[in-house]
Amino acid sequence: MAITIDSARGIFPNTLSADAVPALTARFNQLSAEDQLAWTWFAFLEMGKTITVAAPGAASMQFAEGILNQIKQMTFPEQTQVMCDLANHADTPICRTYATWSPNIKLGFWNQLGEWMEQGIVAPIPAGYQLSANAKAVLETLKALDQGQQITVLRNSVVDMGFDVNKLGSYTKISEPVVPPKEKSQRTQVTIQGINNPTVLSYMNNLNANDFDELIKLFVPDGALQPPFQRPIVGKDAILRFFREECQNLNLLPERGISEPAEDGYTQVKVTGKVQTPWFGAAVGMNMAWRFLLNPEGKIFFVAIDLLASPKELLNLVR
Ligand code: 45D
Repeated sequence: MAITIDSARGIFPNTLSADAVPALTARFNQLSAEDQLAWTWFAFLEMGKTITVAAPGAASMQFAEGILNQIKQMTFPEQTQVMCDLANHADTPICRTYATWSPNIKLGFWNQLGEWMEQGIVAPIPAGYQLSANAKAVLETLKALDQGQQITVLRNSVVDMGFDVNKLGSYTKISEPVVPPKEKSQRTQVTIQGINNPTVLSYMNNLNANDFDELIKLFVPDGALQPPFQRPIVGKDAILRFFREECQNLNLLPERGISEPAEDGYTQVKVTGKVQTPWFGAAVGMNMAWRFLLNPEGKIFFVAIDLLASPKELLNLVR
């Protein structure tokens, strides 16, 4: 049977990903807009007890500045309305603009609003706000997850807000400026127990160096990359765009892996380890797996990136 992207998605089927994340995201999306905002506020406070967010630099925030300043000028009821509109996916100019932003711009926007809420510049969640019983239960479930899963739920909730992009028609995506790749002298090289495959090592090293032009050369033209909880992104152009828009300054810390022959002369490789996001740095290590399917020439036909269900999964390298 010929190898397809669909069949490739099933390699290393024993890999347990963190199903709690999409489950919780679905429950979050059922809450009322008011509850969603208050919930996120409480979740953010809870998280803030142990970790702090690194605010993005001014260059990354320039695209959100106009709308942030607009919101700053509004009355409290108007500000609350804007935030509810975002949670409700309403059709407003601000919700339409928000929909064109990359995840990092959306996160930076909310991070600024959160700071302003704390400082009393933006309408706070009303003192004594009572979450619905449902929202309380969702919050308790969140608290029980590991931090990597918690920040993924929060990221999802922010990414999903705003007007539905699919209803926008033609639009230009807005993302942070692309930083130049790291100087060769500044680069670090990963070592992975059990893996000496040059493609896999180059993948990690180039992604860590923000060297997306070199990184994309490792893929076959119709190759695919499947981010956690998402459909595969297919084709070099789309994957390169994704790297530039969403993958700057990640820190991949692969630990161990297994490599074995697959059908038609392909090779399948599973690697597990940690990933750090620039938002939280070394404070949060997400437990991740990479599942590669390499063609006979050693090019990447498919790679899936999974957020793992538990640290125990880091040791699960069976087929
Ligand atoms: O509503 O190999 C308030 C790929 C209240 C690439 C608020 C990858 C009101 C290939 C508090 C103001 C990318 C796939 C809201 C690897 C309200 C590859 C604010 C993986 C919303 C390894 C809330 C990368 C705020 C990974 C400010 C897995 C919330 C990256 C902020 C994962 C939340 C990154 C933040 C993650 C969450 C980042 C900053 C999970 C950031 C999460």
